[in-house]
Amino acid sequence: MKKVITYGTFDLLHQGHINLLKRAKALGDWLIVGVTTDNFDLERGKMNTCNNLMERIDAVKATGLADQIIIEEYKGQKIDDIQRYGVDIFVIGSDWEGKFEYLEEYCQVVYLPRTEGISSTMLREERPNVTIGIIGTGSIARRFVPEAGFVESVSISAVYNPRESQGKAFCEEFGIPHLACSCEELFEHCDAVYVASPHYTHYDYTKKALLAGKHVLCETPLVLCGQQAEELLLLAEDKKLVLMMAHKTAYCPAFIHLISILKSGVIGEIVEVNASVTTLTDEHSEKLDNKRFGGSMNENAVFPLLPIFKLLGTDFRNINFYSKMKKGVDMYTKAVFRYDTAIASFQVGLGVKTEGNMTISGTKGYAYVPAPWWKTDYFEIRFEDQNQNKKFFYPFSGEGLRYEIKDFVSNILHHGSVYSKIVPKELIAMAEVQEMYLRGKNVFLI
Ligand code: C2G
Repeated sequence: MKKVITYGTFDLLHQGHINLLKRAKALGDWLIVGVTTDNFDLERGKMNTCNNLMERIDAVKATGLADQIIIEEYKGQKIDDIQRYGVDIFVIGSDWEGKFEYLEEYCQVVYLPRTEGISSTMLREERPNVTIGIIGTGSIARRFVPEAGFVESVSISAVYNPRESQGKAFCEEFGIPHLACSCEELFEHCDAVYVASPHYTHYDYTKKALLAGKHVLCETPLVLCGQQAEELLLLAEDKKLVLMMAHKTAYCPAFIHLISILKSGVIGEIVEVNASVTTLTDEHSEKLDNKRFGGSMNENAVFPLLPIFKLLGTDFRNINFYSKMKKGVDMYTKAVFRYDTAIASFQVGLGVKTEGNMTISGTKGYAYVPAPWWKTDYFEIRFEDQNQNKKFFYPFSGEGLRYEIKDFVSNILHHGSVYSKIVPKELIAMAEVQEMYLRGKNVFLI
C-alpha cells in the first residue's frame, strides 16, 4: 500500500486545499493529513488563523479525502511521522518548492501546483472587521497600535484623550482616522473599546462603553473593588458583550502551557507559588501619586495574582500584606496567602527591586520561570534527579500584546464563545484582593 502524507493549517478550508488533497490522494492508496496545532502555527509566525484546531480538523474530515488525520505540533515532526507511518510520498503545494529537500532522505517529495486565485488570506480579508477605539494614549497604547497590526480582522478606528492635543499627536503618529472629542463620539466610530487610561478611570470608561453597546478590552487592573468588577461583568453578560482585562501574561503561549502542564500533575501536588514583579520607578512618576494611582499593589498585583489563582484557585483562607511605604504609597509589598493545602506569596515594588522570577513548588518537583516571568517564552520543570529536568520554549513575539488582541477579536467575532483565559471569578477575586489591601485588612507596615 502506497502511503501519502501532506500537511497544512487548512484555515477557512477552500477549493485550493480540496484540489491539493484530491491530487495528493490520487498519488497513492492511503492519505494522511497533518493539521497544524494553533501553537505550532503561532510558533511559525502564523497569528491570523480564524478557525481553531478542532474546527480545522473537522473541515478536513468533512472533505472525505483523508484516510487518517494527525496533528502537527513541532518542527521536525515530519521526519518522525514519515518513519512512524511508513510514508512513501510527502506532498505539499508549489508555494513550498525547494523547502522540503531534506525529506528526500526519507521518502519521495512531490510539489503539486497551487490553485491560483484563492487563499485563506483572501478569505480572511473578506471576513468582518472589528474596529477598535482607544481611550488614553500613554505608553501602553503606543505599544498596542503596532501590535494590533499583526492581528487579522481588526483596525484602530478612533482615539479619545481628554487632553486633545495628545490625542491629536497620537492619531497623526499612528495614522488613526478619527480623533474623538468625547467618549460618545468615540463610540460612534468603533465596535469595541480599548481602555488604556490610568486605572482610576477604568470603571467609568468601561461602564460607559458597555452601556453604549461596545465590547471592552480594559488595561490592568480592571478595577480595585470586587463589587465594581462584579457589576461590570454582569453588565457585559447582560448586554452579550465581551469584557476582557488586557493582562498580557494570561494570553501568552508559554504561560498558558505552563499552567496546563502543572495542572496535569508533573510536579505533584502544588504546595507553594511565589512570584515577583518589581519595576523601579522615577520618584516623580505619577504612579507614586497616592491620591490617584496608589503604589506597587495597585500597579502590579494583578500580575502575580494570575498564576496564584490559576494554580491554587480563589478560595484562600487569608492574606497578610507587609508594606514599605513612602509618602503614603507602598513602594514595596509582600503578600502571603494561606490556602487549606498550600501557601502563596508575591512581591510587588515600584521602589524596591527583587529578582522577577516565579517558582512553583510541588511534592515531586518544581517549575522555574526566569525573570521577567510575566512575559516569558521559556520555563523549566526541575526534579531531584536533574536528568529528568525539562526546558520548554515558546514564541513570544514583539511586545506580546498581539495574543490578547487576537483573543479579544476572535471572541467578538465568535460571539463570546472563545474560552476566557481569565474567568469572571478570577477577575472578581483580583479586584477583591486589591480592595482588601486598600482597606488596610491585614496590612502590616515595615
Ligand atoms: N494550497 C494550494 N492552493 C491554494 C492554497 C493552499 O494548493 N490556493 C496548499 C498549500 O500549498 C499547502 C496546503 O494547501 O500544501 C495547505 O495550505 P495552508 O493551509 O496554507 O498550510 P501551510 O502553511 O502551507 O502548511 O507544516 C505545515 C505545512 O508545512 C504547510
